[in-house]
Amino acid sequence: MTRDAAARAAELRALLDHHNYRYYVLDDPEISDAEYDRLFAELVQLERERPDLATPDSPTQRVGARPSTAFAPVVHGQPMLSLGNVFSEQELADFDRRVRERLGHDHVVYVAEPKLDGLAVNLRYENGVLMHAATRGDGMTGEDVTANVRTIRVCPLRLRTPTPPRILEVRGEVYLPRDGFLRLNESQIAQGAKPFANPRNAAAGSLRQLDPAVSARRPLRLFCYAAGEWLGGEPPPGTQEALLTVLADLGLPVNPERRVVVGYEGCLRYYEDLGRRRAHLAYEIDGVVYKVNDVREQQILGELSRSPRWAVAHKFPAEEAVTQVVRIDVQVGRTGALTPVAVLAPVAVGGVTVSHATLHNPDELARKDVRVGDFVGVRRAGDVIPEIVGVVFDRRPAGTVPFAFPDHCPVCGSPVVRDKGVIARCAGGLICQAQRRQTIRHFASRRAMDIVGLGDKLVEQLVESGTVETVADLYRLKPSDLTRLERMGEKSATKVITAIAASRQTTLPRFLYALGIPEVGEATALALARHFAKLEALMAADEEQLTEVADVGPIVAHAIATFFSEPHNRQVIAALRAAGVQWPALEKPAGGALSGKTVVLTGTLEGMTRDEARAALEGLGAKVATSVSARTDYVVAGRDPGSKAARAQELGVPIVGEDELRAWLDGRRSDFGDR
Ligand code: 5U1
Repeated sequence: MTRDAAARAAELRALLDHHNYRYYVLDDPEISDAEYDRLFAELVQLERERPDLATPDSPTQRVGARPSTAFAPVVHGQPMLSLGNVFSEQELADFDRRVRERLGHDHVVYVAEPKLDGLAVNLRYENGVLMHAATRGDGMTGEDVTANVRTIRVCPLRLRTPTPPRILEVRGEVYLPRDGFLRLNESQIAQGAKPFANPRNAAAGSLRQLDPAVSARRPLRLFCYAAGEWLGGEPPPGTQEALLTVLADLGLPVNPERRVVVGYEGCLRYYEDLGRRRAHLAYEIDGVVYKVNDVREQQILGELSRSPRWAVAHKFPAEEAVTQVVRIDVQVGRTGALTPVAVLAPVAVGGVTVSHATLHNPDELARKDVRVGDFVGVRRAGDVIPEIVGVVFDRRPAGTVPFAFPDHCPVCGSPVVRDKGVIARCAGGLICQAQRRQTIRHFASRRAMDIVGLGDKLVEQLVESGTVETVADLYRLKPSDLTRLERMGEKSATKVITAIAASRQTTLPRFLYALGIPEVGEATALALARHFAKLEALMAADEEQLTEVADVGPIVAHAIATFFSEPHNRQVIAALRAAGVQWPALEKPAGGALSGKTVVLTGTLEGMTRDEARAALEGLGAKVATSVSARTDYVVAGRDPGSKAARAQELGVPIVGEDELRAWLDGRRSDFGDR
């Protein structure tokens, strides 16, 4: 049980980190908000029961995700907090009870407001003039979106007062009203562009346009709900209610639905009333926010690391409907992942017609036992892809049969393998049409064959025009094959061909990584190369022999063996070698190159996770420690390295970057001389 809880906590942290990144940094979520909230709540609960499991880097301990680097970073004057959630009357009652207990009285006044599903921003006014606008980012540092926020008509560029504070930070939510979202998606479709999945994504995408002229054409709106740094001018008001009035008086848009309510009962009445009117609002909301009105009481209540104790979001339940499954399709994604998708009799859910719902993966499909002909509950939580909640078993028609998940890829016929998680993947990576673009992009990427100039657009054109079918075809390209394509001059074409030619000379770990074998990242590629030394030996290894490699378990071994047993993959590998792709012979290492050395990892590595880096270093014989001391031989510092790098500097411990780490792992550098 103890180990199970620890393993589950680690799994939840990794999952939440991943989905946080998809949601906040890429604006491209893979799961619904409701699903995310469930995972988050599970981790909070686990850490509450077992405080020893809470690590400093747990997603529960921080304010948000890392900002993307596409826009300049801006440090907020005061951190931007996020809100904790409650999902039931009981949880709301518990929140209110905690507030009353901490304040020592029972007459708590709250301000209630709709919770918009948009993008939080910080507006910085200096002497009344809008100087900076930034996204929330990780709560401390966001991205500069000033130029784009300036295009939002409702956002005042100057505050309406002759005596503004010297500095005033205003927090609010940028959103797209429903009608604006529909118009935007119509125009996306008309232009052949992908429609946005939901208003939140559309707002985020619009705000993060590099060209503000594009943002300006998007009907973005804003509601303000809080202040951050406040210096000079009139002192900040003593209540949330008065603050919102002051913000409105300054010309900032404030939600007219805000109300002062008393106690738990007042909150609940507001929640129920707004829930009834929700569909008629001009914008999508996913809940209600309550804030303790009195600012002094807010100060008494204080904050947890992630969110204030004086405010909470009360989420609406996800919207659901019942419909019938017409068919179950299995789609093959760009990474070869097979996703079962239920094709449904169209049904209106939360104001949108739904005709497809994801079943995520074969396990989920089997667990829910969804069959063609079944009546199913479908949920749209104001979010991405609708999902099937479950089968209405008492309406199951006679004669239905369990869905048989294909064991061969519906696109290329290659075998399907299961990865370490729950994903089913096509093993025909080098030939499957569904994966072609992704496979070639991966093959050419910097950490793989490093073919400079072979970017997305070019790969797309090469694949669409049928010029390149497999990665081996790259080595047959002539400049004239490229100059035929759009926006390809003679000079660029020659550059790309030269880069392709240069990539023939590579290393075995890079080559293995470049093949895109399911489950084989850089660290595993390195371990395989070191263990087998020769490609032929690796290709001939059975699953048992593969599991002898450090960090290769049965699932990874199965994925590797299946990949190499696919005749098509072997043909492409043979064609690559015939085209002259080669690498220096590797000696089978007796001991590791870092034998007896102690290495500490710090900061964020771009190309591999901490665990992968640790496994790879251990594969080289190193001991990976967590803190820096005089006995540390090297500190490997990624992005934002923090105090460990500073400590290393103090102690004179050599600090190496990710490129050097990679060179060690590749075997390109062995000058890990003694300190
Ligand atoms: N309406 C509203 N949305 N919202 C979001 N109020 C509100 N307050 C928030 C957030 C993140 O944070 C407070 C802690 C200022």
